[in-house]
Formats: sequence, structure tokens, C-alpha cells
Amino acid sequence: MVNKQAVKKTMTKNKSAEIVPAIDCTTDQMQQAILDRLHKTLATEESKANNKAWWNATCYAVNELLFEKLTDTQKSHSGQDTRAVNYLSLEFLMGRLLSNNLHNLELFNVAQDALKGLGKDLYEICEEEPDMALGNGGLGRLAACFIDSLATLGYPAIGYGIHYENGLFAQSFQDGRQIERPDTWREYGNPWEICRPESIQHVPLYGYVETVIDENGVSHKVWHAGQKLKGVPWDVPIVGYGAKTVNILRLWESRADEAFDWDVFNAGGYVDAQVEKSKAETISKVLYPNDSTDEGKELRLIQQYFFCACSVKDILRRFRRAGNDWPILAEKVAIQLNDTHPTIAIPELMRILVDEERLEWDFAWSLCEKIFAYTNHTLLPEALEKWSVALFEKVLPRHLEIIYEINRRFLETVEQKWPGDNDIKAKLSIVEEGPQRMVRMANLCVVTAHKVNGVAAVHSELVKTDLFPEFNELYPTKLINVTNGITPRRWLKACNPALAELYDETVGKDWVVNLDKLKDALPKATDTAFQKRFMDIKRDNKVELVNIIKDLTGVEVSADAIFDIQIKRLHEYKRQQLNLIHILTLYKRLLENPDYDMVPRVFLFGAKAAPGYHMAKQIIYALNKVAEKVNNDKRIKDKLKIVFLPNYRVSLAEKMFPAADISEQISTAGLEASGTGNMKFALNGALTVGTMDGANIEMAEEIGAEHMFIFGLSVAEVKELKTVGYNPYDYYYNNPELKAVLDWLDSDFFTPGQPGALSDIKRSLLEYGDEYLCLADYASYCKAHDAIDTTYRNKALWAEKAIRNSAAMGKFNSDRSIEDYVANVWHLKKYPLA
Ligand code: NBG
Repeated sequence: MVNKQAVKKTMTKNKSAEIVPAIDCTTDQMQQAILDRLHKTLATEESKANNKAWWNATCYAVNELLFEKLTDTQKSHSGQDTRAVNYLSLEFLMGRLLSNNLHNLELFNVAQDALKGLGKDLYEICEEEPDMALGNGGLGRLAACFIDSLATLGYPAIGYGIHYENGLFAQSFQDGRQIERPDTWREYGNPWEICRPESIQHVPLYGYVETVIDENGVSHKVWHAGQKLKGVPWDVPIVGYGAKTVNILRLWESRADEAFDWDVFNAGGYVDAQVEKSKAETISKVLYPNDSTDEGKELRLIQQYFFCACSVKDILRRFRRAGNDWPILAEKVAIQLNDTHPTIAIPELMRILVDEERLEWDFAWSLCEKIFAYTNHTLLPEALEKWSVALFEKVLPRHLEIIYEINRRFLETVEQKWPGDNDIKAKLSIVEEGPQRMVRMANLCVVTAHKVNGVAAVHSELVKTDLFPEFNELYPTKLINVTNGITPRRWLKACNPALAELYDETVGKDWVVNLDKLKDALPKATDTAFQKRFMDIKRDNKVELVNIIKDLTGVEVSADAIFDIQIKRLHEYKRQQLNLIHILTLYKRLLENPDYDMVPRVFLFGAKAAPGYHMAKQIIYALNKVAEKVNNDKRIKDKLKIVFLPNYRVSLAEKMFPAADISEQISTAGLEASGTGNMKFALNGALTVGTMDGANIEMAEEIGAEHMFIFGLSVAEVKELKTVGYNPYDYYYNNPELKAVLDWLDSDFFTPGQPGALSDIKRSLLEYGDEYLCLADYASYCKAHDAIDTTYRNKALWAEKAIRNSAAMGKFNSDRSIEDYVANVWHLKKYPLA
């Protein structure tokens, strides 16, 4: 629970806004609806209800308004037999929905007043909602922003995902080390989801393939499954801003298929049947954290297949229900593969069309080529999925045959283009030869999809030149770019109400659906009165975060310090360790000279490390240990504070972005595909310290690089350095300050009685070769931080830059990303309700 004082403050700030709701609902009606739900749905009363009950009642009251729009949308879409995009993603990082839904219905103030009349505070009530943490990080949050934009823009779209029983683990710290606990987000139900037993799907697994000759003498394949699962759909309504469209997110839960179980029951008895049942239920039990070890590979493949099979069948069911026939399948259906995770949908669609519907291979393939598109989100080799042929053979024997056939035909095309070139064939083949033969899912995607996109200009260029150069030669128009974006509804309007109001007043209220409008505030960047209002809001947001920090960690920090924040997954390429060694540098300077002149700085972190990723966990440990020491060191007079906030998630992010002065975007150039936190920070008026990587580059184009703190090697320089040979010791021996802080990690200064407890980090930066070039960028990073310190002292200049950053973010609206996808990939039409 978050500090009440902080929460109250926001409430009074938000009060003055006057919005005409998209849905007719007065304060009295809302109040009555909430009371009705409390009495008639939750069977409780005002005197007994706790905040959780009030939250539930409010959600149910909102649902009454929502569901009507949902059915209207569905009726309109099916009545007009619209073309829709089906966004397949193993991750949807939705966060909380109450505040977001109220904002999108334009009923936030109505609900706030209604609850106030009942003696309740909407902000406090919102704090009761567990995050829907069905994702790891940027990729999952992007999916959530995209479905918000699709609905806002009035496009027919369905998000398909998994109804994980446990989302991303809940994180806490014990003696500085990460502890993972299950995230039980829906232990006692979730008011936003609707179970749809009428749309259950059945999913086969394992077994063998039989070749059958039919009555016409034509052979075809029949897959005899060894096990069957049942997919139960749960629908979460997705309200577009203004409620002109309410789409759905359909999440599949796995259960045992009773009919199948019955056989087991008859053959082996009750206990075996129960074992089968619980095995089936484990398929949708947990979200796999990124970058974890190989454990559970079979389960993960089954999870992917389970979700794809359910979704593809559901898509085809809707298509057939509208009375359509196969030749127009690609006119009605677009499927977007969010990363390689849902790739198995490709052979699944082929299997259904060829084996079950008995269409010709060529025809079925031509449909698949038109239907599928694929988004690549990373160049890191470990994230490009491969599955062993042996595993495929066991779990999905028919799909393996189909993949072989796709590959056989594809390699003929390669042969035509590069006759006799076996090296290229080996490189492009969907099946990788070697001691263990592997299926390369990314290659299958690129071979099939009509469009393959990267997520920021530089990344998409690297996809063409480094990752898939031959594919780009073979299919010259296939590889494109769609730069990521964020929804301004959640990431400004809802999370920073005071700044949203300032923009309402300054540029008009429709910035919410036309973020380019913020540019109209640019002439005010040098206006003293506007600067003051902008920075007063920042300061209020910092005070709120100060209270949250105190509540969550007990650490006291000052809102006068520079709030310097790095929040994102913990990964060595994102270089939280570079941030750490810079912090150590400042600490050392302060210890050597307690009068060292620096603006007080609070370094804030939020990040989860994949449970199997040792070095990431060591970095968390190190940051916590250094924090303990620094925060309690009287000698440095509170000039430096470090806080690692536990359990980073969407709802915590919403409180951190508005309070940031500095946004840390410091990945090794070429490795951060885009980043989206960078956009959220800037939109809320933080200045970026960053490398020329991912979307930072396009942000610099929009904002002006002079208003950011750009440092470090460029993509070309990184390549050059790696080619000539990088030796971290060169930097270590040539920079005494750097050498001193790295050597510090070998001592027991931060871990009394345990010398070397932090040595792993030093080793990774020296002995193991510093793969992510931290030491090469260290000096330039320190210089950028010195510039931050100098600039911050000039209040007017800082305010001007903060405003310029925020007002220049128009391009990074996810509505723009969606319009790019529509124009270049999906070709949809809008069907908003009247
Ligand atoms: C992440 C990238 C980010 C990017 C998001 C969304 C994965 C595999 N990739 O840079 O690391 O912003 O995807 O595209 O999570």
C-alpha cells in the first residue's frame, strides 16, 4: 500500500479538470451503481466493506458501462464482417485497469466524486488492484499499449495471449538479494475478465502421424494425438479512449480435456486421471521469465503451441461463422507474431488448411504468406528461439513434417538465387544442422511473413544488415521498420494528472489522441511562468515519490536532489553495472573530499532479474549493498542516495516516470532494439542520459541532441572496436579512478566480513572480457554526468530542456505506431461506434 498523504495530494490536484464524459453517467448514477454492486454482487454493505470490496464494486460498476459498448462493438464488427488484426503475444503487461478504464471512458472525475460522496478516495481504491503482470518487460508492455491504441483508433483487433495463473514473480530483497515469490494476481478472482466456455478449444499434443489414402486415392496425413488439452478463453475488455470501440484481449487457460481424461480414468483409475489433470493445468500456470535457463523447455514449447492452436482455431471459427470461404481468408485475417514466441501458429495454420480442410499446399501456403507478419524485438542471439528437432518430433510430430516441407521448398528458392552455394543454404535453412539439429523459429517467420519489422530505425537497419542480410537480398521489400510508441493515455494523462491538465490548458485537450499537439507548447519552453508551473508539477511528483520510497524502503531522500532513475529489466546489455561504477566514482570523490561540489543526487533503480541469470542477480545484490553503505554514511552529507525499489512493475513505474529528472538509457549501442521507458521518461519531462541506440536516436532527432546527455560509442564505433579487438584492461590501467572503483569491489568495504562478495562484477568487466563495453564507455559516461550536474544548477535552462523533451514526444505515441502498421502491414479500416 502506498502512502496515503501522497495519494491525496494528487486527488486534489486533479479536481479542477472538467471533462464531458463519452458515456452518459452522472455522479449520482455512478454512486448508485457502485452501491448496487456492493450490495447485490458482493453481498456486503458500507459499514463492512474494506477498500478491496470498494475496488471490486467500482470495477463492476464500470463494467456495466463497458460491457454494453463491448457487445455493441462486437455486433458492429461481425455485422460488417470486418477485417481484423489478431495480435498474438505470449506477453501482455497490462498493469492495473481501473484508473485506465475510467480515463478512457472519460469518467475518472465522475467516479472520483461518486466515491468521495461515499467517504472513499478513488486513488486509494485504485491501489487495491493487483497488477496484471502477464509479461517480462518492454515487449509485453508494448503489446498492452498497442491494444489500447487499436481500440482508441477504432480498428477491429483481438489480442491473444495466455491466462497465466501466476504472472511475473513478485520480487523482494533479503540481505540485498533478490527473492522470488509467486504472483497471485487473481487468487480471489478478477472483475475485469469474462469466462467464455462457449468458445473453448481442444488442443492435441504428442502421438504419431499416419498417412491415409482417401476414397479418391489421394493421400493425406492424420495426426493421432497422445494427449489433449482444453483451452478456456477469458476475455478482458479493452476500452479505446472515448469508448467508441471496446475490443477484447482473449487469454487462454489450459485445463485437462475431460473426454480424454475419461479414457485414462477407465484404463488407469482415479489417481492417474488426477495427475493428468494437474499436468494439463500447469501449461498456463507460469509466465517464463526471459533469459532464464533451459529448464522447462518442453513445457514452454507446449505453452506456445497451446496458445497458438487455441488462437488459430478461434480465428478460423469466427471466419467460418461469418459464412466465409477459404479464398478470402487473407482478406479478413491478419496475424501479427509478437516476436518468435508464437511462430508455431504458422505450421498450425498450414496443418489445419492442408490436413483438415484438405486444401492444396500451394494455396494454403499463399494464404499463410499473406496472413502472417512478424515483429523482431532483439538481436541478442540467445533470444532468437530455437527448438530441438527431437523435442518437436516428440511433442508436435506433424508440425515438424510441415516445417520440413516448408524448408524443402524454401531451399529450392535459395538454390535458384545462389546456385550451388551450400554455405548460404546452411545459414538460411529453417533447420540448423549440427550435433543437435534445431528448428530456427526466426527463419521460419522470415520465410513465411509478408512483412518483418524491427522496432526502431537503427534496429530495423541492423536486422537488414547484420541479422538477416541474405533474406533482405532475397526478399527486398519484406524487412521494414515500425518505431515503437507508448500510449499517452496511461503514460501521461493517467499517471501525471497535473501535467496533463497543464497541457489541456496550454495546447487543448485533444493532445490525448493527437500527441503532436504538445509541440504547441514549445514556444513556452523559455517562458518563465510556464517553466515555473512545469517544474512545480515535477517537484510535487518528486515529493509523492519521496513518500513512496520512505514507505517501501524506509530510506529518506530529498526532493531537492536530482532524481536519476534506471527502470527496466536487469540485463548486462542494459548496463545497470555501468551506472553502479559511476555511482561508486561519485562516492569515492565524496569520501576523498567531503566538500566535493555536487548537486545532491538520488539514484533510483527498479528491475527484476530472471531467476536463472546469475550476473543480473549479482548486480542487484551489489547495488543494494552499495546503497546500504552509502545511505548510512554521514560523511557524505546526504549528497548521494541509492534506492533499489522492490517489485518493479507497471503500477510502480507510473509513480516513478513523473518524478524523474534523469532517465538512464545506457545500453551498448546496437543492442537495445528500441526501448519504450525512454519515451515515458521524456514525455513526463525527464532528460535522457543515453547512448545513440534504439529509439534514443530518433528521440534526439525530435528533441535536439543538445537537450539530452548523449555519450559513448556509436553502433559503428562499437563494431570497429570489436573488430580491432577490445581489451578492457587498457581502460582499467589507464584510468586511475576507474581502477580504484573496480578494485573496491574486491574488498569487503560494502560487504563487511565477506571480501570478494562483489568481485563477480569486476571479473565480468575484466577477466571475462566486458562483452558490453562498459569500460570503453565509462569515461564518457562520467563526463555526461558532470554535464548533468552543471546544467541542473541553471534552473531556467533545465526547465527549458525538460519542457522541450516532453513537448517533442509526439512521434512516440503508440497511435502513430499502429497507423504505421495499418498502412504498411495490416491494411485495416476503422469502424468506431457512432
Ligand atoms: C524488447 C527490447 C526493447 C524494446 C521492446 C519492445 C524483448 C525481447 N525485446 O528494446 O529489448 O523496446 O522489446 O519492442 O523483450
